[in-house]
Amino acid sequence: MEWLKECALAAPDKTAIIYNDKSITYLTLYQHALKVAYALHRYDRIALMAENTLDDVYMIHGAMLAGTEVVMINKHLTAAEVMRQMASVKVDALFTTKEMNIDAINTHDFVNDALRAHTSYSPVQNKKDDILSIMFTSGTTGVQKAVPQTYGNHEASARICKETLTYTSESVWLDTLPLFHISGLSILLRAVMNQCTVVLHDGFNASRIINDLKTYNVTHLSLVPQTLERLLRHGLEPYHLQGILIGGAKLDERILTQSLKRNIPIYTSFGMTETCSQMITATPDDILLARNCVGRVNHNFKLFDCVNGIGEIGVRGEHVMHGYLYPESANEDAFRDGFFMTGDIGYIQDDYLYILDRRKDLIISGGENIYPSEVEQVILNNTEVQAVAVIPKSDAQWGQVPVCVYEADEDLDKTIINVLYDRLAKYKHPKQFVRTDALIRTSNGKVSRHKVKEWFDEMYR
Ligand code: S0N
Ligand code: MG
Ligand code: MG
Ligand code: MG
Repeated sequence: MEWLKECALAAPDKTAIIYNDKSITYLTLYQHALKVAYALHRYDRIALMAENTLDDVYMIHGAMLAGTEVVMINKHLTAAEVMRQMASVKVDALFTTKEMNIDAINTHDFVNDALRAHTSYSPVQNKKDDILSIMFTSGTTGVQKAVPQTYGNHEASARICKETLTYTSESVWLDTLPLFHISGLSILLRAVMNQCTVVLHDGFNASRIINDLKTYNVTHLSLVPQTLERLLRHGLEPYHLQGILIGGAKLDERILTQSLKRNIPIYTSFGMTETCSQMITATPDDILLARNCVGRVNHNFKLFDCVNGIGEIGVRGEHVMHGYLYPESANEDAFRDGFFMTGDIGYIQDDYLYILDRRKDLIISGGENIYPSEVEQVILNNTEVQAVAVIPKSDAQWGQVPVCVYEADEDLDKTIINVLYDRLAKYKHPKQFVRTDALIRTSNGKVSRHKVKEWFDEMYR
């Protein structure tokens, strides 16, 4: 697995990355990454809080050449959350440019020093089962789970993507999604496996994206539904686009219709961190025949515990992670008969897969996943709140936002906000608080989020 070296040998003058209108060839990228690899090679595993800069690209490629595993850290997390993640997978060092109350190395300074040094380095040969990246996903229990993504996983994922999106070495991908999510990182990796060009953006800026789609003849783009909607509002047209890969959450019928009217080549998909990005993708032709599907299934998909044809989606294949690194216990229910259990509910009709329900109680805000239990536990452990339910509410800007309904003797809105401030990333903070004297419970006395949501929707519609 010497993707970058092969690019540097086969296509040295080909543009690998365009960042802030600066073009880097594959040869230059390889030379720079080798220097960073030399600086990194004493680390087995690092954490990188990526902000989608060129430095981050050098760090990721450098780490691959050095055989250093990279734990990708969400830039929105608080210091407390970052420390917890780092402790759970034991990293040797944290790299970031953000001012945080944690011992860390400044990514920019580190890369600059590495590039100035006169060094030569022979890259390691990574094998299929070596870990390239580690990403965290939250789960129903509220504990962050560490997902190892191997070289083999990433390679299989890129292959699956190529079966439907049909990109070539002439393709140009615009990467505006965070590199700390598989949605963003997978673009960088697909590109180096196929000698494509990546236009990298450090953050989402609709007019800049539309400008660059035209300037750089961009052929491929990945988006979450909310960012597609923002681009449509900014007058998005097909330009040179051959495919826009949509994932992270269900694409609203309204946005899909708008896109189709403008002849925008939409590919809807279903993917997870555990499957190293999309595991199934619907082409525009599929969407025409089977609206709202996420693609055609093959023998790697199976529905479990079906009632009337509806069941939990299981998936297997070389793109699927081998098992969570942390916590061990998460692996107990993760696999069945060799299939990874996605937790999502769906059905298959004429070989097309449809998603009905996302993982239990999952809230998706602008493509960021929020599990109610994580937020609820912080509130219960740190305030006088007697019972709490965090539930989703539709939101024009983010798709969904969390709402906090709590049981307490007095108004604790401000207390809760204060408690969340340095404990949880801001996107996880409820955007609305409702106090009640008695939270709805099930017959066995447990708070029922489902019932609370029904009550909330009735009261606050
Ligand atoms: C939606 C985005 C672009 C919003 O970011 P923006 O507007 O740049 O905000 P910031 O400047 O960063 O912050 C401004 C304020 O907004 C808050 N905030 C930021 N993001 C959110 C959010 N999502 N929800 C709620 N609040 C948010 C900040 O806290 C800040 O607040 P203040 O100013 O008050 O401090 C950005 O969130 C974004 O990029 N989202 C997408 C994330 C993503 O990629 N998700 C997908 C994850 N899933 C996967 O990776 C698996 C599926 C998959 O692989 C895939 C998914 C999509 C496409 C393709 C694939 C694939 O298969 O390849
Ligand atoms: Mg190693
Ligand atoms: Mg921004
Ligand atoms: Mg209130």
